[in-house]
Amino acid sequence: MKDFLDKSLRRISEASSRAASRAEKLREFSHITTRDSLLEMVGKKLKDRRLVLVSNREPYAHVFRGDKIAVIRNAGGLTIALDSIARALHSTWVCHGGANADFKVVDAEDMVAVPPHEPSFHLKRLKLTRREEQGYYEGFSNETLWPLCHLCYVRPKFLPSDWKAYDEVNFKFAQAVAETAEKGSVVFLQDYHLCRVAYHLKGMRTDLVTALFWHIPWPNPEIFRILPWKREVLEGLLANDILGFHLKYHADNFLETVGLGLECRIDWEKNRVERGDRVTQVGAYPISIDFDSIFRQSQSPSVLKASRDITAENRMGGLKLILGVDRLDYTKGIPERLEAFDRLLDTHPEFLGKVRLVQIGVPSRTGLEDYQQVVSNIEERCAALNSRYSTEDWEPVLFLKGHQDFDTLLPYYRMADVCVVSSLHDGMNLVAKEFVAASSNDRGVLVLSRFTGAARELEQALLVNPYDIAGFAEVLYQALTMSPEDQKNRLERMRVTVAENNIFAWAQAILGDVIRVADSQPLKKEQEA
Ligand code: GDG
Repeated sequence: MKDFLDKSLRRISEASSRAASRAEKLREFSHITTRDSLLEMVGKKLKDRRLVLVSNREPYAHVFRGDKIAVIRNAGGLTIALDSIARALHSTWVCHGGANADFKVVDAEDMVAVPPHEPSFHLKRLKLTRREEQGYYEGFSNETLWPLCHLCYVRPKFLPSDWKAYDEVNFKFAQAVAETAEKGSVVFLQDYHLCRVAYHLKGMRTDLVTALFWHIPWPNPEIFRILPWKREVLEGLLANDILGFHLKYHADNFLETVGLGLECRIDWEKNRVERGDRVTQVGAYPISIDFDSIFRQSQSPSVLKASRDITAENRMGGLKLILGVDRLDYTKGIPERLEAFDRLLDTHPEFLGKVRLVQIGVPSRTGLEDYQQVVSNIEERCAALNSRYSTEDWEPVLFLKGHQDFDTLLPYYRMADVCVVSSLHDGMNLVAKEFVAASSNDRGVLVLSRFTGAARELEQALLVNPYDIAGFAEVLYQALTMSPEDQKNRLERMRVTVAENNIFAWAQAILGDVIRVADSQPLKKEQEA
């Protein structure tokens, strides 16, 4: 890792004086946050306080395999970072137990020690009825808040029964935290499923400090104000001591929404909201990936071999590969990507027989109609492209639908000439950062939607407006014809950005802030007395 950075930094300093001063800065402070430095910092600062993590999704799920029970690890970047912290600090993690054997392994308090091979922290699982799951998760979370916060013209649904279930389930989460959290604990909540937890929790326990990280965009006040329960949602979020967004832009949108919707004092200098005696600190904490581990894994002999095998199997030798990797969600702009690819082949026939688009897509929220529709739309477009352009020995599109192990994704990242992220709106987008970490060392172009949080950091990507199909097709052309030197320079600069701003730096920033609030509280009480 250090060798890689040194090498990259040398090249950057040759490339431009601006980059050189950044390189100096990096060398001088060598402030790359690692898993170990994060754990040391959090452990030291927490002192004897405990950390409670809360998320809708569980980091480990128990499932029946025949008559045996197996444990599946949810291996997203965020879960991996929080999992390391939970293990090191022997935390409690409150989550929804949604897998079929989850409640076969818990104790009388619905708790189970994980990971199975070296139990070091506890999950406290919440059991939800089918009705609760529908209203809270599918309904209010994914059919109301998700489309409301993403600007992509899917109309949010406003059902009082969904709202009721959402608030009731958030109350249950709060009760579960209140039952398990030791005095003075720091509680770290994840995402838009849990807007109301802090509000209920603070009514049950006054000794806890809470932070919530919002993983999706926050819209402007004009959009948010159509939500019939806007006041309750805002009050719920403002019950947190720290509220984190990916971007300053989202944080500013939130502050403006609060300013228009509630009686309160907003300190724009300090990004704080004051309501009565409660203060919420609002900040930007751009999330990231475990760069070091993805970078190293992508260079491993097994990934290199898998890349060669896939090339042979797909007869891709000699073909340029354009790659898309997404959860199959209408926000990800996959139909627009296929339309732009169609236009590229139409306007630049020299690419016929020379390029293939591989779209890897994992189905998600499959019970919802909007999600079923986007999958059919993608399938139809892929079939139409293949029927229009295929020849005897070439097909332009390969759609790999279904969950792939991360080890299976890596060879595709490594082989890709171009990775396309074309979200219509996206809080951050981790695929863009994963590609930067895992791509080949000297080849690969990132085409990135302007409407992702990642576009603010990855300045050397080719930025695209996915609604402008003609412009998008031209950017694909530019990517496919970029000089090797340009590709290499851009990639290396983006790699330094992601290496420096990795997932551990994200966790350190937000946890550091919430622990600071916790430390200031006893002091505040003494002063008041
Ligand atoms: C939200 C926000 C924000 C995809 N297919 C497979 C697979 N993936 C993995 C990718 C990547 C992740 O899923 C998707 O990352 P996104 O950033 O697009 O995430 P969202 O699910 O939309 O999540 C987003 C994120 O939260 C974090 O704050 O960036 O803006 O919408 O890691 O690799 N992974 C595996 N198999 C697949 O088939 N293993």
